[in-house]
Amino acid sequence: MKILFIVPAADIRRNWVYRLGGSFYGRSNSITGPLILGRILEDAGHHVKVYEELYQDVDIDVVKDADAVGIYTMTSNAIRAYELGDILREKYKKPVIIGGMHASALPEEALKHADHVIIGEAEKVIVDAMEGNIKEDIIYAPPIENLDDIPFPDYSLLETPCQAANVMTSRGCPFNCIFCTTSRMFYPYRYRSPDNVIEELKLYKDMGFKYVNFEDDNFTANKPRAKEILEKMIREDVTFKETFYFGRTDMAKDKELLELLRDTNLNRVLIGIESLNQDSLDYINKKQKIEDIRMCGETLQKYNIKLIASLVLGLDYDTKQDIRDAVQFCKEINAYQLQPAILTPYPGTPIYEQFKKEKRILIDDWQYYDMMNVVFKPKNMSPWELQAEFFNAVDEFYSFKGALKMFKLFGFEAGMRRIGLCIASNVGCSIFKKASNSDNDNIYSQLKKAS
Ligand code: B12
Ligand code: SF4
Repeated sequence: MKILFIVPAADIRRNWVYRLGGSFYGRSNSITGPLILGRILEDAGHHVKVYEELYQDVDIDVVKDADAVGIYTMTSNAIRAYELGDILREKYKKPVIIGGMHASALPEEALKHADHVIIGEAEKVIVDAMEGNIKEDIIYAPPIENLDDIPFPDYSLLETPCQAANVMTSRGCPFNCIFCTTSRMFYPYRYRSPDNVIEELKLYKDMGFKYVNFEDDNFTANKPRAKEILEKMIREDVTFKETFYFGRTDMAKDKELLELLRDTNLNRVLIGIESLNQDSLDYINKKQKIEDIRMCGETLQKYNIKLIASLVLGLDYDTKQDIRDAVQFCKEINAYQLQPAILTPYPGTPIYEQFKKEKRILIDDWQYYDMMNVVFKPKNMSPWELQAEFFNAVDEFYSFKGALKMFKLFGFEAGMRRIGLCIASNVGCSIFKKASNSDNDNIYSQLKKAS
């Protein structure tokens, strides 16, 4: 069979401003699920191609020769996924299977646009589902027990741009913050063996990748294991130019770990600072203290590790001033990038259930569930005020002065990227602000009305 996978991107992301901003934010990289499932299907004798809409428009006519199409969903691209599902089934008469994060949380909704929906990690059922051997409309896929048993993502199947290979050395996370989808979708928390990870890295070296990202939800969650992987990377000479990963503030307490991260070029880390208000940290179950955050910021700089500081905007205990203080703090600790994420009640999380019960969900159009738009009624400010705080945070953090400091701290390339981010975020913010002042019926006018 000829099988295609499509990873959609919402309408608002398929334009040049987003693509330009994205190119400064990080290198193009891909969702690995379809590449793993594609490899499994190839091994079963099928021919697979994977397309991602985030970095390049995809001509729908590519599906003409396909016998079946698989579509990945996260919440913000679900509307586009459903639009594609409808077109493929109605106009092209293709069988469509939908899976991924969002469909796993709301399978009945997804089924309106597909022949089958797969809930969970699809490795064990994908061949039978694509070959039409499963009768059920909604197929439950059990979690993989031993992650070493599944193939590596096959980047040769990918038809759209990808500069950095994504490696997941684990699935899930031992914590369970109330807004987090991945610790629930990928449950229980499981690891791959360090040898299996090294084998994958060697493959990417051989394929000519200059960059990799460790996309584990929390790469340093198990420190002895992270150290074992890093030591092996040095021994086996499989380090890359710059490697991004997700960490937690607790990593900064371990000197040996920091030295290994620095020596393997794992020098760009996203850490969920979330808030500087301890009540908020406790409310989201973050198990993190404010002292940990400060210490982490200062320590990372000593090891030349660039910090991407992620803040959650709109937590029930946070005021406007708390948000502003947190942004200021990120500047003080010389964070390289700021990722202000508006609290988003994703289906499948406790916060979604809480807000639904409290009737605080304002916007139900999934394309706005991208952590850049307010979709709920915050406690300590109006919805529009929270949206404005998001724009202010971006404006305040991405200044030219701040970018110039990055040249000094992290060198020429990092400084140029920050200048690029500064330009892209300013252009983006002014486009959004203009949209917010127009009379058209858009999300901003809805938020203003609700405020
Ligand atoms: C890599 C990544 C990205 C990359 C690449 C995205 C791209 N090319 O489109 C970048 C950084 C650019 C990105 C961007 C965004 N991302 Co992202 N991303 C990820 C990340 C870290 C890893 C994905 C991955 O490889 N997972 C591991 C593999 C094994 O899982 P999987 O791909 O889901 O596949 C399994 C199942 O889902 C299923 N499956 C997958 N595909 C299919 C298809 C079919 C047909 C079937 C049946 C089954 C199936 O089987 C697979 C194997 O088990 C995830 C977090 C995570 N742990 O998943 C966040 C994540 C998916 N992203 C998220 C978000 C919010 C975004 C953004 C909106 C962020 C932003 N504000 O810009 C954008 C939107 C991009 C878009 N396409 O519209 C959220 C989604 C939350 C939600 N519930 O919707 C996640 C979960 C992060 C988080 N912690 O909240 N992302
Ligand atoms: S630490 Fe990060 S990945 Fe883990 S549960 Fe919290 S938000 Fe999710």
